[in-house]
Amino acid sequence: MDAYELITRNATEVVTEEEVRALAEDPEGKRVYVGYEPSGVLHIGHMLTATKLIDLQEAGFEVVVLLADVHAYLNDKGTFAEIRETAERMRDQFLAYGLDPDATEFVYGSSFQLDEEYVLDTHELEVSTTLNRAQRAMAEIQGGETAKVSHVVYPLMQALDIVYLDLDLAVGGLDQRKVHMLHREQVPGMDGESDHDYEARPCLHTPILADLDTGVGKMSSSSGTTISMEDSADDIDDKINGAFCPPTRDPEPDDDGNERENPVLEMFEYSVFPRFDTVVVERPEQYGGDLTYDDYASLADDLESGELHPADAKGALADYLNELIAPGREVLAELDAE
Ligand code: NAL
Repeated sequence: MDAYELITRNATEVVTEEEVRALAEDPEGKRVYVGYEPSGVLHIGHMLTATKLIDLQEAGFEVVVLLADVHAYLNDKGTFAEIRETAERMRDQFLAYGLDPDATEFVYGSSFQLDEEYVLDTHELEVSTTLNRAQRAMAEIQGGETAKVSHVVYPLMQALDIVYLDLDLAVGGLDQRKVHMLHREQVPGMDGESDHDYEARPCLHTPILADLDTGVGKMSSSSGTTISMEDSADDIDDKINGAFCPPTRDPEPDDDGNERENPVLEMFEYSVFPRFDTVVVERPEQYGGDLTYDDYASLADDLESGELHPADAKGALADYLNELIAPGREVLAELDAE
């Protein structure tokens, strides 16, 4: 796989392709970042962007993970002290998940977002951005009413962080795209109080997984079923067993006309195949014996043809997810034992 393919595999969108191709020519020493609001336990949504970061490290990039403590505070996730504590737990879980500790830098938002220059730049963006635009940028992240003043300051700060952290590529789930577009349009025109170079940076967006039980809408950690690093092997088995998995990549809409996806196939594609060269689906001899796949497409083809039964696909998915999650689960157990 060439560098550009590795960088963009499974990405839903790159902005712009031309800019990312230029980065792919010489990734060595370039910095990519992703930011997360600290939460105590990683869920499969975090792991999906982390999988992309692992691709990017393999391509030669340095990774910066922003532990967005001030953002979590603005989004009403707790007291500042609580948020700082959960950020520590999160850092350890990311490393356990497989990020290269020598190529990963963790930065707290509060380490630069309270500086005078930064605050003045934020105010400059507040002057140049309409309320409507900021609310729209926040709507998909927050999923609620974005009714507080903090909800419109949040996306402006995120847009600014991309230049403050001096990043070459911003990575995020597709729910971050409006903030990234705001960055690209509003930040380059700023005069700036700081000596930063206010150039728009390219962005890469990862898919959002579908709801595990129904395939309708997004998988969510706040409502519905999600997979997290706190899950035991049995929890994962149960959740994946109950997942929506018709024998097709393109399920029919449900009775109310809602679009549906196949979340089991999505997890194979976005979480499992990027981390394992081959996937083995174990089956008793009497049912045809083990099946071995080198890529996602052949597994999906077999599910569609009936060669691979959904129940067997689910069993294998649960085993591979468990293998990915186990090291982080141990880290959590150690932290809780302290
Ligand atoms: C991501 C988040 C918050 C602040 C950021 C600043 C710079 C880069 C990325 C950032 C969290 C993200 C979320 N908005 O929804 O998890």
